Amino acid sequence: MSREEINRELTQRVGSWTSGQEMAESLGISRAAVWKQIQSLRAEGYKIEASKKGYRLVSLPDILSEDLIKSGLKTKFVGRTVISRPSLASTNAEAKKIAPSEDNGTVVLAEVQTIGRGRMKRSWLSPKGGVWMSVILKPRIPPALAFRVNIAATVAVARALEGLYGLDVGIKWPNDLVVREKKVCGILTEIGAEMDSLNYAVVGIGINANLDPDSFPEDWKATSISRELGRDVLRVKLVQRVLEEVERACGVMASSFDQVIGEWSARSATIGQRVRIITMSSEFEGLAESLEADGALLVRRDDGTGERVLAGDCVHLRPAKKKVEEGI
Ligand code: BT5
Repeated sequence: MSREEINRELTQRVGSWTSGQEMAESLGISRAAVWKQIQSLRAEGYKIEASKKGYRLVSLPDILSEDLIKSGLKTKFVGRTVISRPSLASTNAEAKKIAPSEDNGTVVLAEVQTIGRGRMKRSWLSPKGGVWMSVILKPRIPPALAFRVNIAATVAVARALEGLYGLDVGIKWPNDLVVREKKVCGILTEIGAEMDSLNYAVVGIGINANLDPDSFPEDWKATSISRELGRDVLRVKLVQRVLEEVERACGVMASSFDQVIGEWSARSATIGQRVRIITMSSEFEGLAESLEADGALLVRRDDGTGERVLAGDCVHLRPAKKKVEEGI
């Protein structure tokens, strides 16, 4: 018998009473032992009321423990194994290390990251209060379709933030989630592949949940969920919803992907914008037109030629060129 079992009994019935006697019987321990475990859960931040009717869980602590995440998680494989640590250098680095031997859907989380990674060797600030996690996925797709994992994950997190909090989420190409044009989430997908097979994808998701974006440099244009809502959120629910949406979005990865591309495009803060594109080899301006089926951003240069951009950075310059022309 463990604290985890008591925890599970209570969390399945948040808000309703469970008698101490019943719990003791179903777990095969004494009522005194139940009481002892309840005390230890309280010490961790669980609010548990006690009365003649038994125990009642009033609220969960805002910690990302493996138990809390798995309790009530409605997924088939994503999050079946959860590894949660107080601190890691980078959840992506850790996930990549273990990915070859882990099952499809394993999740690695950390309360803080000391060397959080962004794309192209940039750093990602990961203080306490955020959600810093990596999902190991092993879809049966060729490496050439690996970009789909990234797009699916971006749409999944957007759905979660909209569904849970009603936020108006935009996607800034390639995979920033923005609210009021400020970055609330960044995604970093890394893969392990051979010429013709994708061994794994590690999807790193960084969400500024309960933290003060004023502590970041102003030119980052960052925000957080708590800043947007004016209140903190229960991160464990956020993690669960994101994992559920990731599983859903990834379910269509090997088949028709049009719907996900459509959802990406509908939320796009980039399409229709005049942008500056910066890639490893070039830099140019144009009008972002669409996201192509192969994940490329189609950008129309001023001379009318179309450029398909598969990787790089994008700066939003001003809304569509049409408006500029109207002003002339
Ligand atoms: C990203 O990179 O947006 C991908 C971030 C992925 C982070 C997750 S957290 C879990 C997993 N483990 C990791 O080690 N990483 C992943 P990029 O588009 O390159 O954006 C990086 C830039 O965003 C930085 O250069 C800063 O300007 C800015 N930035 C850094 N930390 C930020 C934060 N917490 N919120 C908003 N902007 C941030």
